[in-house]
Amino acid sequence: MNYFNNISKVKFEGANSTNPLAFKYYNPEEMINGKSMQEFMRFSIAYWHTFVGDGGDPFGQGTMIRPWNEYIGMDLAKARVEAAFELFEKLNVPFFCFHDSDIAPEGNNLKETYDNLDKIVSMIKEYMKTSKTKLLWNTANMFSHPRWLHGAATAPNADVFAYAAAKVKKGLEIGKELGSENYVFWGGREGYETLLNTNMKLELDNLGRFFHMAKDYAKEIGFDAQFLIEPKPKEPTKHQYDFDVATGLAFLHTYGLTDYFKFNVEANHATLAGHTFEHELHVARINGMLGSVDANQGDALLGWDTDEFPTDLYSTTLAMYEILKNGGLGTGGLNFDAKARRGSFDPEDLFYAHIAGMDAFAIGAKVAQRLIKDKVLDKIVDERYSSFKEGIGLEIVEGRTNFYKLEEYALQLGEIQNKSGRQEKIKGIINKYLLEAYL
Ligand code: XUL
Ligand code: CO
Repeated sequence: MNYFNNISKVKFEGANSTNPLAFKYYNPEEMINGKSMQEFMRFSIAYWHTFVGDGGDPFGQGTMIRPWNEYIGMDLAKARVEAAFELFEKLNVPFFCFHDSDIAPEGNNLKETYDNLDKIVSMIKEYMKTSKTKLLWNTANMFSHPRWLHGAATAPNADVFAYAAAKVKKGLEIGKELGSENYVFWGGREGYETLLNTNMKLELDNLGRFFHMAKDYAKEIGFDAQFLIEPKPKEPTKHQYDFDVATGLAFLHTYGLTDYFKFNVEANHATLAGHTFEHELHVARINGMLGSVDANQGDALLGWDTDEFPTDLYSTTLAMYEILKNGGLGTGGLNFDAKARRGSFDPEDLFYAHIAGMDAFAIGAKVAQRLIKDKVLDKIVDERYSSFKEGIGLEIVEGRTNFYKLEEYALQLGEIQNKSGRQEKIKGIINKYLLEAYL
């Protein structure tokens, strides 16, 4: 069954094309950093927003026209698989991601849920035999059902912890079965609402125990996917434990887990944490922990996770700068954890949205690549820190000094000469690169 009959395969037509259903900048074959753009960008489609999300919000019901919604239950789950692989093919996207609950409905008990999952997983596996689209990551939804109301691995109830373990165990088996390259842990309700009833130490220790059991089980079954933590500071809980990359990193260090995890950095989660997208990518990168990206954008006027398709070229450029400096994303990718707006309800809006996002990141990649090739920021940063390359600066960096020697040095200094940081000049240069990229 086909669901997007009026749309044919989206092709690259170049910047002068006026065809709204063509890529203008994302050319899968063009080379970026020694790889084809298709291989380098590793775009991915999020099953939950694209095939499940209905556009409902706290003030109104769903608005999305989705032809597969004429089915219910397992038939709906099967129809979604058909629609998904048609969309993957037509958008020529190499990866997809899902939560267990996106692909199959929960049954009346865990065993029934497993059975539903098994049926859909074998259907997906069948489609994957002929499709070029692979699984970037899967994950467990441990936040929607009421049983998770106090959290999952950080719940105050051991039965909930056990149920969460069973879900993740199954998720790891599914990941192995479908050849997933990563496995994601987003702490859906792993956080707290009030300290008045919370044993934070026990909750965090339990989360550490949970992750150890997960990595042990993955090893045991030979599932060698990269584990990823996806930080988010708030929403749904008031305070989420994986607040941002730095907090997540401290957690991994505390519980001896740094060798087994990297981070899945999401743009809108970064901005909710009061950081820029590039800040979170940078913190992950300089610590060797940048694993994958949930590509979207928030709205500066709103304080929640709006999951918009990324179209801000300044942000995609600075994000791609970090990704290029990281040498790419390894087994990770750029997953569109993004939804078309409630008012963009036609099936074809799914195409416009993904095309806009892929083009925005392609522009970002091309501009960032030029900034790196011309060493624009490298030269500025090198020069700014040049005092650490010789004399007292070199002694500091090489650990050859101490407070006595530094005091002696400081006492003979006259007025210190600082240099301008020139950030306005730098932003002007970046704008020039952005504009020149397509002239
Ligand atoms: C929620 C979010 C999730 C994760 C996967 O804000 O980003 O969809 O990406 O659980
Ligand atoms: Co996400």
